[in-house]
Amino acid sequence: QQQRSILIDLASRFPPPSGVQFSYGTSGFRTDASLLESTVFRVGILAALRSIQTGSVVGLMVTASHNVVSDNGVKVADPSGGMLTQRWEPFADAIANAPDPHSLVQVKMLNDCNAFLFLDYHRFLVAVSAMGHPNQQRLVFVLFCFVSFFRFISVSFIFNMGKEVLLDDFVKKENILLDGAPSSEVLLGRDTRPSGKLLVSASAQGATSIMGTTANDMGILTTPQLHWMVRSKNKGIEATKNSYYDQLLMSYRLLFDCIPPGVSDNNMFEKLIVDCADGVGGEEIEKLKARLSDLKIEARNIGAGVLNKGVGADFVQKEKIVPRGFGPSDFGARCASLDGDADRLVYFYILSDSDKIKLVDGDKILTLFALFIKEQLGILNGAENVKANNSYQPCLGVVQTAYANGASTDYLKQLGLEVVLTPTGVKYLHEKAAEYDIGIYFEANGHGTILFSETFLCWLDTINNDLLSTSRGSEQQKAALRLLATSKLINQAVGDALSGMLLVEAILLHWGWSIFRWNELYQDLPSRQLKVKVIDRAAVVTANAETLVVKPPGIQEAIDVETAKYPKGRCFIRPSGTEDVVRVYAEALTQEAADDLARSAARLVD
Ligand code: NG1
Ligand code: ZN
Repeated sequence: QQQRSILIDLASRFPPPSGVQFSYGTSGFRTDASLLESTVFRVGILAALRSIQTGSVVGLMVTASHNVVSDNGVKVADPSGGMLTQRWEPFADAIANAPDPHSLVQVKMLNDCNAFLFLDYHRFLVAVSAMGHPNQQRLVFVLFCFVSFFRFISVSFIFNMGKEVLLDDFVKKENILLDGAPSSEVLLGRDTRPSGKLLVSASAQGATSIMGTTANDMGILTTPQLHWMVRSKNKGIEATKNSYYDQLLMSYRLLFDCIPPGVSDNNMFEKLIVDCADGVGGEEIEKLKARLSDLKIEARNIGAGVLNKGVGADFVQKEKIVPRGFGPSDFGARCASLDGDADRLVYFYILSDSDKIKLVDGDKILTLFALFIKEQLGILNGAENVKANNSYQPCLGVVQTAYANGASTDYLKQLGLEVVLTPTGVKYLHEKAAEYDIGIYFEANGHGTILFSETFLCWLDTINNDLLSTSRGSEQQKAALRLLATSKLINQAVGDALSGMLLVEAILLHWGWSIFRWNELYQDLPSRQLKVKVIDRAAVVTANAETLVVKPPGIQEAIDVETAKYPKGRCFIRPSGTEDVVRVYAEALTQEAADDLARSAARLVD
């Protein structure tokens, strides 16, 4: 009861905006920041419940990533450091959309029910006193009984429907032991948006409204840093920014020390120019730079300009033009772009005398990582110790979405790699990649990472120890060390622009490659992305990793007819998970053909 009144009291300080329907999409809740206070408060409650249920630390990040600065958002990091379990998403929707504080804890419906009956009784008395004849009084009484009965039945029905989604029942259904629960903890973080501070404070109040829960505000940090901290804390590892950087820098150093002799080191002296999207990455990259002696970085757009406006990974990937703060004088330089919360990374270089860039996207980063890991596994396989213990063959898998450029998928398959497609959204890619000993996943937009299974890491540790005693310093032992270092450098909780960037840099140095050499691995097929504003994006239903439209009927057939007109044509449409739009993607042999195909598919949606 005490818990109930605390909740109602606090929740009434955060009334939800009227007429807004929230949906926990591919990246949590995201909308205009002014509409989010009640939602973040309620997600705070959700995070606390998840922490109690799992007996572990849970994370809550306030960010709207690459969206405009006036937007904000909130998402939950599960104890593994990954996304909130999909099983809880309907609960997130229900709690965010509960119309008022009482309905969060299921009291309003009961009160409504009583109020209805009281009103009926009152009307009955008024009507009866106005009538003289006993037959009329009897008739009114019978009518009163009927009306009240049906009111009661319908209100109870609504009440029972409501029961499915609100707190009391969710707690029971999920077996969350509120009484005597061990202490629970939620780590909070936010990006640099001005609205973030207030929203974090609301989410902290939400989390601590569940008795026994502590909310630990980690301040301004990148989304991947928060995910990393959650994962680390639950593994008993120190979860601070310092320890994050220690781990990144130590493993980068290890990779650096394992660069094969005789490799050209031209790259080493070329600085990397990083567009930080005027977001949280700016400050963080400055911290990283201060501790990096082997890599020269020049950070631009570090926070003075408007967040994500004409800058950042999303802008560069979608528009394929030079971001703000870059120009012809950067011709030939190796450049990278982070997004607003630094979980996406793309590379690019500037084509002379124009605002056009050559994009080196998430697919190319994935390909670079896959080649490097494949090479190390190949070197290891040649080692006697590994041959002697060949009962275990680590399985390397690559996960992409339908947005991956067709040329990248073909190239990866030609390398003999297993390539799987999943629907858009990190939660799907991550889940699939976790099925492999080494699973590499990337979205074309630059969000991705590498996952190493515990079995693989144990095996690798043993091999490394064996090699240390028999052939220390050999190429085989270095290959084992490189893989171990990679598993430490890359953020295994979630895609991380900073750790991904250091791994790209280490691999380029390892092979002595320039960005041009890297980009030549394969030629992207020209592609076009469009979005069509729609009233109900849910009307479009897809299958086969979003490559086929199931509903409305007839659309897929029409897309097939259009696609067949273009050599190497590929085209699909899907409802966005973050905006009220249907996205269109088309690919073909020429840019003109890709544009035409995208336009004709967009007309089918309009
Ligand atoms: P939606 O709006 O569902 O397409 C976008 C990106 C996703 C992912 C999420 C989360 C594209 C085409 N889609 O999702 O890849 O990054 O945002 O931020 O880039
Ligand atoms: Zn992001």
